[in-house]
Amino acid sequence: MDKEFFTPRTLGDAIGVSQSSLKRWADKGLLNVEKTAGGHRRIGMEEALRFIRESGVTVVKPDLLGLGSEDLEVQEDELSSADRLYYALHSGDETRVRSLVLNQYLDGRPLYEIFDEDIQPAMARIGLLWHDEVSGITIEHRAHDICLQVLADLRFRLPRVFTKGTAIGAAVPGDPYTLPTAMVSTALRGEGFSAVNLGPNLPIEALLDEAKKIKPVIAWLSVSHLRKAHILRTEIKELARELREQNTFLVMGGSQIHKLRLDRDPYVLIGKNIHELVSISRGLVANIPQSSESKGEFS
Ligand code: B12
Repeated sequence: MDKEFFTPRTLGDAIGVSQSSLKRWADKGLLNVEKTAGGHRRIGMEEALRFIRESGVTVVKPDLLGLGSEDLEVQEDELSSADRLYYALHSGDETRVRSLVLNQYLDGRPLYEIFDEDIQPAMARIGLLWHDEVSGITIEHRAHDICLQVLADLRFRLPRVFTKGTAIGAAVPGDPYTLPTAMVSTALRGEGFSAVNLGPNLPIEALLDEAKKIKPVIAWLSVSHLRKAHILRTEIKELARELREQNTFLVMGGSQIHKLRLDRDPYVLIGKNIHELVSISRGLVANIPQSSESKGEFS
């Protein structure tokens, strides 16, 4: 995919500063500016977003950066960000959901907070609607699709610098839920893992096969729907044993994980939410000596 670039003028206008300020920041090494073959300055999209997020500058014209142009503060400042998201999802307003999530991200909010405190509660609320009326089903399906699109968009905008090694994962066999495992992979990417999401309903043997090939630091499994718990428990035990031999940690979570009743195993770590996933991943990396191989950048 072609990289998206902004001119210094576009970025300057978007954040309400002059081109000379941008140039000064670039000279100080705060903003990484590239040059085209013709010698023109350009700022890559990821770099622009990183700079906005880390420097705390305010985006005054988000539309120039393709982020939607709504002034959210003025419109609904009494609502929590989770409520705003809920209403935007309920009305099927994809542009607004996208802009809400990306603005939270640019404001420096950790991804795990956006996921656990906004998207998860908003979807849980949406999930209650189908009990009352048939349109609730439509709203739920539409909201789910919007979340997936926005998550993909967000993931695309994360810095592609993977210094922590690889991670792969999926939802367990029989589990059709796509959002939780997509969230895990996005969060791990945000943490600097080259994370590959293998999607819903993955046979355990397929995860093991891939893990043997790429020897990830982390293999994750999400459990939102449980079928044949006794068979799955045996398969996961065997998976954990094989992963342990190659020093891959199995990290598990999901709304139905407690029903699996897994045995205690130091190589199987269970997280309640994305915040715990992130804490687990940070703990693992801190305890693993980084070889030059696993430190490399992946794309
Ligand atoms: C979207 C959705 C669907 C979609 C799924 C589309 C898809 N392809 O994914 C569709 C429409 C297909 C669907 C179908 C059904 N659904 Co549904 N669905 C939902 C809904 C609204 C959102 C699920 C979601 O994606 N949430 C967002 C994720 C990110 O949140 P989460 O799963 O809680 O994950 C968090 C943690 O668990 C954790 N986590 C998750 N994975 C991992 C992994 C790791 C490693 C770690 C550390 C942490 C972690 O972090 C996440 C963020 O905080 C929920 C409502 C709800 N309360 O969740 C109902 C819900 C789960 N569905 C429900 C039901 C009843 C059904 C159906 C039976 C409805 C029907 N009559 O047909 C079917 C059954 C499908 C099946 N075979 O299982 C019920 C389940 C009740 C129960 N537990 O028994 C719920 C709770 C709705 C409700 N309140 O009634 N559903």
